[in-house]
Amino acid sequence: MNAAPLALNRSLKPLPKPPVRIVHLGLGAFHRSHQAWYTQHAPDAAEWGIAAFTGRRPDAAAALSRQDCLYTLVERSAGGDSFEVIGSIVEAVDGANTARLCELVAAKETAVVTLTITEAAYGLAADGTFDAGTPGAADDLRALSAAASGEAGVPGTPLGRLVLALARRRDSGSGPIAVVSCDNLSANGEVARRAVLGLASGWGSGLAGWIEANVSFVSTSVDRITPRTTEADIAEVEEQCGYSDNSPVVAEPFRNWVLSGDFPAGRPRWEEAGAVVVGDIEPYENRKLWLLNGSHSILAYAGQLRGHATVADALADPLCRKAVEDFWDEAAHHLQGEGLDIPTYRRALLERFGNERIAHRLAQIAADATTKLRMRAVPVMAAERADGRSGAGSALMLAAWIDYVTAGNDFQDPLAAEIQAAVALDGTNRVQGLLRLVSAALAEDPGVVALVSRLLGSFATTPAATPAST
Ligand code: CS2
Repeated sequence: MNAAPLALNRSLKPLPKPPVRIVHLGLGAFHRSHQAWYTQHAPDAAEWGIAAFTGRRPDAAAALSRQDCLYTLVERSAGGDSFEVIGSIVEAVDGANTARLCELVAAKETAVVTLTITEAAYGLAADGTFDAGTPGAADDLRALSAAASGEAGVPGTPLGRLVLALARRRDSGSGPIAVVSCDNLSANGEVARRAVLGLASGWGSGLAGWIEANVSFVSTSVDRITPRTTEADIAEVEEQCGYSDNSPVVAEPFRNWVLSGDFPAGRPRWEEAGAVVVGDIEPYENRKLWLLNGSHSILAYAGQLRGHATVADALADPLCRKAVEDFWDEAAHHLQGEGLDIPTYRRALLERFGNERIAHRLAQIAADATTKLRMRAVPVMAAERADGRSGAGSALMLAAWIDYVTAGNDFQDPLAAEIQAAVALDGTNRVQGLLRLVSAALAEDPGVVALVSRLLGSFATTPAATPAST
């Protein structure tokens, strides 16, 4: 088929572009299915354009720029697909282009910086504090110190680059701004604040003080299952929409965004597109991180050990499903807030995970385990043990991960070298060594080490008939 390019809409008129007032770090599929969707659907969308900088995939900026930053959002329900062209991103930039980042963050019109840089990019130590000793942070502290004294110094991590840009905003006198973390971390606003202030200490000359007084760190809980786009998705968009789009994004119909914090320079009216603004975000955050993301991690490790490839396949396996439901029972002890309605939330999750048309790869979810398990297993287990129960549901998530890395499966993790070193140990030392990378306190609890050790091998058998992956 000779499809027209997406840079022109179907009536072949260029779409009007809103001015840049939001800078985003971490241009990936999730940002495009979530914050970009909410921004497009806010009633004041015409005033709020997004300039998005790439993180792990610099080529994403060039691909999107080639089609005028427009792309198709494919909303994939169990019953079929619907298509929408998203135009809220107006500029897509290689994350290494710090000159453009500084220019945009320093501009008076820019009011919000949103982040989807992955959990691992906040440089958290196992106790949740900012770790200035990681190679990325140490290099950035040096680069920022050089930049502060007028020498060549360009930070390499997204937050290091943000600190450089905030220094330019301070110098330009453009005033307060909001930084909004949209990564799956508890108290993500506070975590972002600590990481930014930690890096800003490299700058000296009061930058950290200016940030404390002028930058509001907003916490959010974000939710929309967005699997990686495949070649088949690209072909489907061309066939169904009649234009060629090399960067479509596929997501489930469900979406949720809860925000808490100040926006001193304004923001789009996202709440009119369905976002919820609350005073206390913690109960919502825990519900999502534990019930959705926690069970995702169980399915990622247990499911792959059992030979499954997608969330829907793994959930259809009774052994994996039971592990999920047991963990949910356990987590629910600590989700007592008003209005959380855990039974309804659980039912909705079963339906969302069971959507076989969304091929959400377990291998994608398995990445960055050490950071993710700290948010997904550790708090529930610690709360269970504090209440005098064993924490067996969370222990099973940890045991499945230990089995997964011990079995020699490929994985990506900021602590990959430390994981390999611990895997080389024997028996209890191995369990304790791996647990230590997730929580020093749990690794020092002999009851936890014994319980996790006992649960190893729980997913060792392959089910008789593995459902075909979609
Ligand atoms: C997943 C999340 O990859 C993962 O770790 O658990 O990306 C999950 O799909 C999203 O948080 C859903 O909102």
